[in-house]
Amino acid sequence: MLIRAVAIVTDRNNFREFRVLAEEAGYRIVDTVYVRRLTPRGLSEAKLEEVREAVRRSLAEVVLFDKELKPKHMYNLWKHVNVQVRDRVEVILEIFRRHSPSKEADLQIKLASLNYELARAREKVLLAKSGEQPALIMGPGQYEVDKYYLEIKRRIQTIKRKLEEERRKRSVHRGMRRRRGYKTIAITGYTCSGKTTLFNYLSGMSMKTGDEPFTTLSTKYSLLKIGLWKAYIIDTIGFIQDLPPFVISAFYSTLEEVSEADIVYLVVDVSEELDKASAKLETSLDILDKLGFKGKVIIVGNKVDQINNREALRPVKSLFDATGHPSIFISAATGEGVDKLLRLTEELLGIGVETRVEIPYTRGDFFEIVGMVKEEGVGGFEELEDRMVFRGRLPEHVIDKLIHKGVKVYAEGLRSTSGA
Ligand SMILES: Nc1nc2c(ncn2[C@@H]2O[C@H](COP(=O)(O)OP(=O)(O)OP(=O)(O)O)[C@@H](O)[C@H]2O)c(=O)[nH]1
Ligand SMILES: [Mg+2]
Repeated sequence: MLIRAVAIVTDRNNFREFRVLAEEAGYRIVDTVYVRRLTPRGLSEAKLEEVREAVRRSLAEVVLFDKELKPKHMYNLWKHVNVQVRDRVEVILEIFRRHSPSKEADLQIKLASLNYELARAREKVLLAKSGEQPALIMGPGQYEVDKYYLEIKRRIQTIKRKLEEERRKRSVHRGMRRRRGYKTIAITGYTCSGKTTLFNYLSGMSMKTGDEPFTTLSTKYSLLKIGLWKAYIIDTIGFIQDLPPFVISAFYSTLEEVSEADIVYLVVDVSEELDKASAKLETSLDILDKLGFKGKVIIVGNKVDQINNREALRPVKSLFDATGHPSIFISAATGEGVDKLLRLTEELLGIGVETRVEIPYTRGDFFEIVGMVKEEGVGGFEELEDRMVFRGRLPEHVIDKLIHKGVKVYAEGLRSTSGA
């Protein structure tokens, strides 16, 4: 059962998104009050009255605010309407709590909530001290300022320690992948853009997808062969507008996979109106930047199966081109365009070096070497009387390995070859 809510809306353009977020968090918006801007005290008297009336009329149990609210504004609002008040950040955190798929995600959500609490603690304590009713404050009435602060900090530290272990394991795993020459491709983008649908198409897996935001809250991996490369593709948690930095940082241990990826697919739902797609693209690029991602980006315009007239994609294409990143249009649902995406990916990862490798039958490790070249290369073998010859492309790290083993390799741009 959804809880009846009155929404205060400051951003009309994104109201549809906020309504979906609210529903996913367990609220049904039964009435709305539009507000253009806040006064220093928060809502104007007239608007407060309007909200109170809406609450009374619609029998709402909660008031939702579509942006982050300062504690004093929240308090002021609560005092007038006399029902609980939740801002956008709290709504998002509630969705996270509902969708949490794992213990690690639980911890990350707790960390985000505590960070949110910490950022507001001082103001809340001041409110409580000034004798104002602390009912919407999570119990700091009985705490001294410092104690309240320290308690939150202590809990943050405990959670961070627990998460650190997971982060360490992931980092070891990443190091191992890199040493083996594996590449990493992170699928990122706004929530509901179709990241998991693409991940499923590429991996053959069937992870949960859905129209509701934040279906995916933990990273998933799959190993894929793309041209010469073995690449880990990673499905990640979606981005959203106005996500405060501390929420992002709580998920940092998982998002670290993104910041260190070789290639990021930035998925954009192009079946939406241009201004929506544009805003979501901008938000996503901004978050990638905040995560410190410096690698290559491919913008993936998804859901083209929804577009009847492909001419309509021209303005979207211009939008993508203006970012300076290459882009491809696909449908993750039907698979259209995914082959082009993979070809571009291979090009960006590197198509390797044209080589000729000679492997004498007399080598003790003959089968091992042939196996390695077959697995890592793209090309063909020729059986001669005394040796097997491979002609084709190989990644550089494999050429290094072969030379190290004393195998004869003739490659473009290679000054010398090593002979057995
Ligand atoms: N028509 C169409 N629908 C798609 C396509 N790709 C994804 N969808 C739908 O879009 C919705 C969201 O897809 P997901 O793959 O769950 O999106 P996501 O980006 O992983 O979303 P979060 O994990 O919630 O951030 C689902 O209902 C999908 O079926 C596509 O190419 N065409
Ligand atoms: Mg997903």
